[in-house]
Amino acid sequence: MKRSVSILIVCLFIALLAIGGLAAPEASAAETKTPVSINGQLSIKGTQLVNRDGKAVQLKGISSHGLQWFGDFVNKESLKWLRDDWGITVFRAAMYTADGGYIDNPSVKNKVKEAVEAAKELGVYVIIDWHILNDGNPNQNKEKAKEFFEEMSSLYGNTPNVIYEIANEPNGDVNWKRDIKPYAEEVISVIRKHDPDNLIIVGTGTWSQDVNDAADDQLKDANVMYALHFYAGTHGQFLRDKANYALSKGAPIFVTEWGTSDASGNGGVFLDHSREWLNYLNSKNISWVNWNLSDKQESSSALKPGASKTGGWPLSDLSASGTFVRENILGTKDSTDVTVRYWYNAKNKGQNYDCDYAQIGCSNVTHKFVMLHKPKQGADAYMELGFKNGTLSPGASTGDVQLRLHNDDWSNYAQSGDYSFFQSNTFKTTKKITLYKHGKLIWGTEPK
Ligand code: IDC
Repeated sequence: MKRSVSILIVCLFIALLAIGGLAAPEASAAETKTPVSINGQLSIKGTQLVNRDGKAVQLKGISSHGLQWFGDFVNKESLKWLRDDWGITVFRAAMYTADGGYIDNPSVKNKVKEAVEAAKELGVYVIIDWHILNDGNPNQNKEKAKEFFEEMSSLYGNTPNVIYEIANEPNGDVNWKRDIKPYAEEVISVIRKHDPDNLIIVGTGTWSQDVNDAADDQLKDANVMYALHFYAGTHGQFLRDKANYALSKGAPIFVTEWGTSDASGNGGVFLDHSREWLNYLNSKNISWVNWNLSDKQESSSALKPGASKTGGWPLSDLSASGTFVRENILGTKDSTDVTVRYWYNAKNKGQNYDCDYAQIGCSNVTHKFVMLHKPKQGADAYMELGFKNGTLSPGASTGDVQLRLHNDDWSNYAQSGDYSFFQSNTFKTTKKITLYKHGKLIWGTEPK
């Protein structure tokens, strides 16, 4: 029989501000705060990407498909949607060089410019990706690359939005020391004439898997990172081991491309393996960009065939991959804001969550269950809620949020012994539901 726990959180933030006296008025409107207005100029500290205040940042976003094929999906409207509905902080404009890309058709460069202009207006970071692939040796079109980045850096060298990725995936008979590093040094020196500080990401051998080689022989530039690419159905622990090795040598890593599919861009999707990867990347604060934003009939595409080219996608227009990626981008965005924990006994049973009603919309409430390694008094677990779409202004409220939890086997919860359980159902009467801002306790008392 179905038994459920209902918790009701009323006027959460009014209560918070009244009681805690936490003045610190955060600018409220999600509209006025953008990833770039919050973080500004990026740089590297050790192996960590940091913002203008030296605080660690982990960018997350999505890459276009080849601009020569699916450039129509790249425009201000779609990027705005991705920023507001997906929470992306970075977008990658993948400009293939071969395969009908820039070398044969230089006008695809205009799409890159459109993407950068849109990103500037929207305050998101944008990666300008020189997408070598079948042309596996970056030196093949080195002069063209230098010309291209000369232009890009003179146009955008003074905006903090831009990140240069100068060689998507070197592959074939190329090696770091002989081919890639010398190429990178030349292109970097061109960029640095016009842009002293924006990030430059350098691809590594074997389709950007050989971060270990780069780590053993690093570039001098202070704001260089090395690209690591993976496809969840193909690459696993062996590649994470390489990443760990690179980090241990002090080489900063940026995952500028990964897919939920296998390395062909199809097959799967492999969501368990993807989860494993994302847990790893999150644990190391490594930024990532998913492949890809298109409606191509291919499992790595985020959109179903026929989806709009200008955003506004209902969830039903997202593929399995797109759904997963969106959730995982939104997930961490929330955890940096306000979270609430409800402490109780889950008794090692699988936990399920239903949102019945939320004034702000159930889709704006996120949750996770955390089982404690060491049970506390009245709790062996907590449920953590997060709230999407920016920060609430002082005095603003989430309004009601009504949730039900149930065990996997639908058995009853004992409930009365649960730390956070309370009869009256109003937030103000208990200090046993705890509130956090940026993960720091700001209200209530955690169980002992
Ligand atoms: C794939 C696309 C596919 C396209 C192909 C062209 O998904 O539709 O036909 O390129 O070669 C990469 C590359 C990326 C690939 C992707 C999947 O950077 O361009 O896209 N992949 O194969 N590296 C590893 C996998």
